[in-house]
Amino acid sequence: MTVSQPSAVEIGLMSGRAGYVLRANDRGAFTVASPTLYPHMWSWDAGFVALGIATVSVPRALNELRSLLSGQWATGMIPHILFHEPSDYFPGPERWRTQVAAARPAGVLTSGICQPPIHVIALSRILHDARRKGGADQELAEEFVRETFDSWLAWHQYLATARDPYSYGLVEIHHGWESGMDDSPRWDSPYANVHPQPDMPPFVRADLAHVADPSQRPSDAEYARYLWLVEQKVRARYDDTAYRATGDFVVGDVLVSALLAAASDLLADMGEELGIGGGTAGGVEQSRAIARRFRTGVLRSVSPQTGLARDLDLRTGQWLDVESAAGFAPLLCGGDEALTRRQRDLLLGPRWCGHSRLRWPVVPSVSPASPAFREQTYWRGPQWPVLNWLMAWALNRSGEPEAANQLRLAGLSQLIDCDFAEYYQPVTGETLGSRDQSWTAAIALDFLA
Ligand code: 9WN
Repeated sequence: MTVSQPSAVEIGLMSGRAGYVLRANDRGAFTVASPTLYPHMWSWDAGFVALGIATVSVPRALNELRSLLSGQWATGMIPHILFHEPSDYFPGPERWRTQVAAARPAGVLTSGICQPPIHVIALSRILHDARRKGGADQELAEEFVRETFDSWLAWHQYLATARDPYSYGLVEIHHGWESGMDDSPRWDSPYANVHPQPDMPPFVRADLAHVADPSQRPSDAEYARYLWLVEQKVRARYDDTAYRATGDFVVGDVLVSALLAAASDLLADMGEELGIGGGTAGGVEQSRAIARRFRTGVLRSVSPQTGLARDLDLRTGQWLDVESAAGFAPLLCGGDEALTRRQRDLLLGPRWCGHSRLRWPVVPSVSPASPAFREQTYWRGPQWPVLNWLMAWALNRSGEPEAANQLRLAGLSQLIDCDFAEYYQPVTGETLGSRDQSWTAAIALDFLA
């Protein structure tokens, strides 16, 4: 399917409405992930949100990242949620009970797990655009990189050490939420070994009140497992070594690893350009080493049969062969040109974006040709605009601007109704989950810039 360029009127309407959504979700120093379903700051959402806001205001975008860093733990971990204000979101701070953790930050309540390290990718893009604009924006962005370089490095080092203690080159996650793709079929096999115990405190879900149809969200049985893992993290006092010894879910995540590799290279690039991170601590070299280790780990995970990267269940030692969009991790971190070309063709071909049943030729979370594909269940098939943005970004970076533009135009066509939904039914094009989702509006702005 060929998709045409949106008209000038459509572009004007879309950028106006996307800007409006981000302003409406702005709470001053941070942006809520969505108005009702997610009334807090989420870690990887904040990265996407920052790059969208940067198209309108570089200072406000940098503040978004600064605000996120206010939640950084002493270990370097950037938590997946910052609870700046009270709300009815579940699980809230009383369930996370991070007061048991010595490393928690002062002054802001947070969750106790993390999310994919997209932030430096966003920052590098913001810096690049600010330099194009020049003047005060450029000065502010460069100053911000100098000011925060060590914090980003600490975040990456946390993932590279506490979450890869044996140097496999794959970042270990302790909860499906850490992947950002909560109920993806990637995690079905490891979750089968997660067994909530009767002494888990009871809970009532709040999420279902905010969606039209519960089948768009994870099931109750899945939620019980999610909450049990939270309980296991609390009981381990959020100490990664203690959790590793006792926790049910320990998996090497290829998408997180690829993002870490890409982000570490970009951090090293920024450090070199600005003459920082070269001192005694050798931040630039440390970043390069992290990039190399995780790129190697991702490339090693690729299945010769499917050409897709695979997560590794570190409890059972099994590779997880699932046709999810995370399989395109090597496209994000590069390192093997033949594989990049193979993945480009696969991504645009009939098992993925070119599948004949798709309403828009946009990356689905799971291949429609896979038996695991579900049309309207969360990360089991629907299209998430941020994933499409990531793939377009990766194609551009691998020297494939035409393929990247194809995804960009298809992504814009999908968003033309300006609902900025959380995710989309891939066959009908229907909007699913939350409306006015901040990161969806943000990537529309970036695609239009
Ligand atoms: C749990 C905020 C977040 C995204 C995740 C998405 C969803 C939360 C939830 O919403 O997860 O973290 O309650 O379902 O899966 O990727 O960051 O938009």
